[in-house]
Amino acid sequence: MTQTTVTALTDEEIQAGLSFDQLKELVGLVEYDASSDPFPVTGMDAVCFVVGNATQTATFYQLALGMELEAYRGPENGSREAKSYVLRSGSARFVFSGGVSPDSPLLDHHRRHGDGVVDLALEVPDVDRCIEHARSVGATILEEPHDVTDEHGTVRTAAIATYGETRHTLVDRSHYDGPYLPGYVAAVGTVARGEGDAANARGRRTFQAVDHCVGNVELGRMDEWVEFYNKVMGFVNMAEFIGDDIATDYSALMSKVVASGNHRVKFPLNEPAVAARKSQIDEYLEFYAGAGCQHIALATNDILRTVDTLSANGIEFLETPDSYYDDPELRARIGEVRVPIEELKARGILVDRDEDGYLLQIFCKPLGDRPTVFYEFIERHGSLGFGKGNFKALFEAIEREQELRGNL
Ligand code: TYF
Ligand code: FE
Repeated sequence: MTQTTVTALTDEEIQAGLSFDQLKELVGLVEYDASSDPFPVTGMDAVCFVVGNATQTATFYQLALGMELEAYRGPENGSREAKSYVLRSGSARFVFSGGVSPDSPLLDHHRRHGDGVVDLALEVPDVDRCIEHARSVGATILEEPHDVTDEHGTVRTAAIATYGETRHTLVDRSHYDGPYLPGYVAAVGTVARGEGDAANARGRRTFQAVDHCVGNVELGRMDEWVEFYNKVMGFVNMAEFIGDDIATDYSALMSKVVASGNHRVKFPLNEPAVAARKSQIDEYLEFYAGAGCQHIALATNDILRTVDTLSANGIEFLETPDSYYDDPELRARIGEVRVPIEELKARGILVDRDEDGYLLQIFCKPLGDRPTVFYEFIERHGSLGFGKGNFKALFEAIEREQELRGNL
């Protein structure tokens, strides 16, 4: 592999003291030749949500998921129409926004989609170069490149449209050292954290980075969106996919994965498959009222502690039947992992191994009212995959929930 490396760590990761090797282990980062990339991407900048109550959501993510409040924008500092809370966990940044004034467009968005992801924002070294390329291949430019400035410096930004009403904002924050974006003020959480020092905050963390973000798109449109990421954003196809062979057997969905050159940003794309039962993807499309982000996978380096903490805080996970762990074929295939299988079984954590290594993963139920966006927690040990060996058990678990909701 060529060793011309694009700055593969975001500013936040460098600040958080994460090294290339740590991220390589955590999210499967690779080195690549950036010089021929028409759309170089450093990493995820933020996952931005519109929610029905940003004030409570921000508190919940601090209390239940151990995230740290970092910045805020709202009526108290000049933004009369909406409130936004910026939360961090390691290098992962979530922004929760909600409408304040009754005519806020955020409230219209929420009326249609419920709580959901509106923006998968990307950190890029050259916003103008990306937009120029995106335009030349016919992408929809939602916001032209422009500077946003305050006393902390300048952020160069622009936005392009992706599936549904989702967007990719591009952010170059290399000339900015203020809180999140100009217009935001630094904020300190109101949630008690004991001694309140940095080490304590690290101790409460349940995840360190965003591993991948999955999109659900309409029937027959997956390849169109794969091509969009190939052509517009220079993303490459990863080996893992769910074809119609697997789809007709047990999943009722098809899936392909695209990744940025350095593999820092990974976007699996699902579409429903025509099968005997109503697809879990159809359920999502119906309740989200269109294509959108289905799940966000969060990287942890201690999934046992993550699951114990989240469970104690009231987060519910999909159940995995004991038969999954008692299957001699699974035991033979996965070999030795860092913890006894009994520890995984007690928590319902899934395990998969491929030629590069293994991964541990678990999925939670949707945190919102609609059966739409949910989280995955993933601990990688060499594997660059998405848990192919777990698809059958996972989809059966998802469909048990779908049936309980009366949507199967
Ligand atoms: O991201 C992935 O591909 C895995 C598996 O509806 C998966 O997490 C795929 C589709 C789906 C749920 C999980
Ligand atoms: Fe996933």
